[in-house]
Amino acid sequence: AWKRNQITSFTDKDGFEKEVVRHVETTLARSMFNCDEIAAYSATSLAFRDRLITHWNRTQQRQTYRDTKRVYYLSLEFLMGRALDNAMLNVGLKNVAQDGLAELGFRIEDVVKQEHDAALGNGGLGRLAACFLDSLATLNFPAWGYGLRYRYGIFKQEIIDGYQVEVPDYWLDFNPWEFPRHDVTVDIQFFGQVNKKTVGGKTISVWEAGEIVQAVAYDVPIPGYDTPTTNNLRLWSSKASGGEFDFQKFNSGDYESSVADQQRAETISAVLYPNDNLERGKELRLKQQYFWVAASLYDIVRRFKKSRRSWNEFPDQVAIQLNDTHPTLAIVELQRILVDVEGLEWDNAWEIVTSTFGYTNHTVLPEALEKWPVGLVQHLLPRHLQIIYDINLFFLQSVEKAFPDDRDMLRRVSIIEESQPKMVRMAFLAIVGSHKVNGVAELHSDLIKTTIFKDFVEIYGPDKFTNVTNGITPRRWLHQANPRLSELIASKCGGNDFLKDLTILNQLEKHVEDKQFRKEWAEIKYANKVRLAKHIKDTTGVVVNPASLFDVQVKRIHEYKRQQLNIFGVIHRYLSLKAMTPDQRKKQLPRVSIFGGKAAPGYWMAKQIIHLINSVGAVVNKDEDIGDLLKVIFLEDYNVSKAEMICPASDISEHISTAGTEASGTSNMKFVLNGGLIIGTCDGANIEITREIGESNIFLFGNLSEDVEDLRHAHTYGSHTIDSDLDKVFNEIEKGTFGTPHDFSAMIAAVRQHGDYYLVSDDFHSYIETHQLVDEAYRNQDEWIAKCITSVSRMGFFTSDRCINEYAEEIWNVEPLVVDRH
Ligand code: DL6
Repeated sequence: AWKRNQITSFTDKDGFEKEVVRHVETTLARSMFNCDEIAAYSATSLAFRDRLITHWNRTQQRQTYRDTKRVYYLSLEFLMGRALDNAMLNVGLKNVAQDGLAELGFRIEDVVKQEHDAALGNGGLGRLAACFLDSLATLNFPAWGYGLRYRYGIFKQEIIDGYQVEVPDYWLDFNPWEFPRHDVTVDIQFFGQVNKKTVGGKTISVWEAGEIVQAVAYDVPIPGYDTPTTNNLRLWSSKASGGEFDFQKFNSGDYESSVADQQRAETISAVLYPNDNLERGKELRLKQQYFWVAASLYDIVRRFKKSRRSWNEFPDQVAIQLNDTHPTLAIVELQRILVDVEGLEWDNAWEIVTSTFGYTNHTVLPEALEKWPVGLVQHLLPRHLQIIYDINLFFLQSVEKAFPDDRDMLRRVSIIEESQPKMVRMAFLAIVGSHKVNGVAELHSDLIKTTIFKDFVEIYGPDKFTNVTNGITPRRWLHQANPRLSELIASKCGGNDFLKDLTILNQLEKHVEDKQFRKEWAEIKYANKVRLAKHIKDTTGVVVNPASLFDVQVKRIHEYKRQQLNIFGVIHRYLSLKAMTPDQRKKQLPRVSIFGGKAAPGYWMAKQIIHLINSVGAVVNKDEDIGDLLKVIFLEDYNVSKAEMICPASDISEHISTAGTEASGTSNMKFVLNGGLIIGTCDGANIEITREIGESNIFLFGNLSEDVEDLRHAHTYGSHTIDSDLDKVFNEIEKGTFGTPHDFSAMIAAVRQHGDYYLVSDDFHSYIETHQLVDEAYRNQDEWIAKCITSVSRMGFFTSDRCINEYAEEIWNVEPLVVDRH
């Protein structure tokens, strides 16, 4: 093992305690006598941060010295969650901290809980970026993440009278995990106009800025697991470039407008847009995007130029991955830098640009595909619009040449949509400017090739399009979230190596029949359920029985994810129980239906779904006929740290999107890895999970993606008969059993009258039947546990380490930097 003590400040309990005391008494300027849990958290974080800094500096020096190709992951969202627990585990000193804190009078769980989640993301895409950073560091890839340092992350959700209420998330009060780099700043320009100038006989375009805003770097160390590699996540914050005050205005007594520039500039990085799978063309969002990509590219180019290589070597040194279309302006910005600033010929520059970028698509939903009005781009980024038009012109010329008989092709694939107003189609720009485009699960990658990007497959050929099925980091999602299960697994898999090579989990399979092992497995699941039950009691007041089947659906609330199907199913269960005699009820299996997730503040229907869930809970949970047989819980403010508690406690979790709509899903992987089974549609990564773990270990239901279009067509143009059980559910809601019927009328009308776009009625029967199978299967606990163990043993494929190796090989062409551990 590498010698940790050579380069770090503590290796044992005494050393750790000394560091904590030092930080409490000096950095925090407090005495140990009034050291509370927050101070203990702060000092512990600072002690670990000191260790990371050493590794981090060395990693950066090593990467600079070796000067090999680096990966830059551009993501507008990084949903990191808490850092302390992760840092302690990754450097391998959690036990030391636990003992040290105990001696100082603290329980490590209470200390870890003091940390505010870093919630700079909405959902899947942002959490994927966080898992990727963990894997990149663990696998020793020279890699940087680039994002925005939002002052307000995703809002905090409160449930008041059954409704979602949004509260700002101010998370930066004290954040020991970031380093402001006031010396790393970039001036970013907006607005203005473009002038032509002749320099040395050559005509060049010069963009004269209308406004300049300063980007300031904040760096976050990203420790790999069991390696000294500590990579960097650089987040940009915005600031007025001329300093805080307009002194002239200040001196003349105009105090309000003296700080106006500062406030306007700071607005850029103030808030994360809270939409998931929905784009709303707001000018500030476009400003955020350009601010972030321009600062990041300036940084990347500056680093490249230090090595004094020729520009043609740029793609050999730099791979930039676009996490969705949000960073697509980076393509245009790099072309601008190369042509306008560095003086390269257009074609030469374009070759460099397209060899550098890769683009990951995360959705086929039309409402999530980004488009920007041409007028807005022209106003904000006049030079970039010219470049976009030129890129489009050359692209369309090549298409025309290759498809001379298909005039309509030009209209279909043009980066500029000839609508009213004209729009820039960002996904098309991302495809044209990248050398590889990938989807995030097999079905999704196939669907993008046959639907939204079909023409591009014809133009470029199929090789440009590929699949990298998503994955999750087992360090956070098993080792950290479920320490007891991780330990039990380690005891059967020859130690902790499975955390770095998840395929080792397959060694569990030979222990499936081991009674003692099954017993320990079941005990751990039960303990995790007890912990969640306590949280439910503390936060909602509802007492749930941990012996019930815990049925969980936690994710963003969205009609396509179909929480409405779930709650309609719950109402159906409630009505069935109500119709039973007491003797019949005694034979039923108790169940707790647990929901969690945020709705975008402007997404009215999603908010109605939350309201219905809470309204059903309010009735069912106090119904004495029902008692423990059914409880309905909505967990407030679902986030990464709550997910770490919820995933280990589920028996069955729901991944029930309309087939073909969920690109991949990653919580499906988290739940299975934590020894829970899943009920799901044939969608996203559910399909590959089924292939890996076996059909008998998953509960699949519903229509297939290839039938969705026909069904929708039939709803619109034929007669649409609603499933009779679902009709009864609707009638009950309309009777007012769950509160004012009017509150839910739009949700019902969406199915009955408005075409049932998400196929709730079509899938209802199969959904209910499949839940009956779940109940039956759960009654046989021994077999159920065997299914869970078998599933976990076959989950090796879904580690984000495998994804990163695939990206590295197929898209980035980058090698890990071998680390000398001595
Ligand atoms: O690829 C990560 C993740 C997928 O697993 C989900 O299926 C997909 O819905 C999600 N997309 C987003 C888009 N959001 N925004 N903002 O999170 O990506």
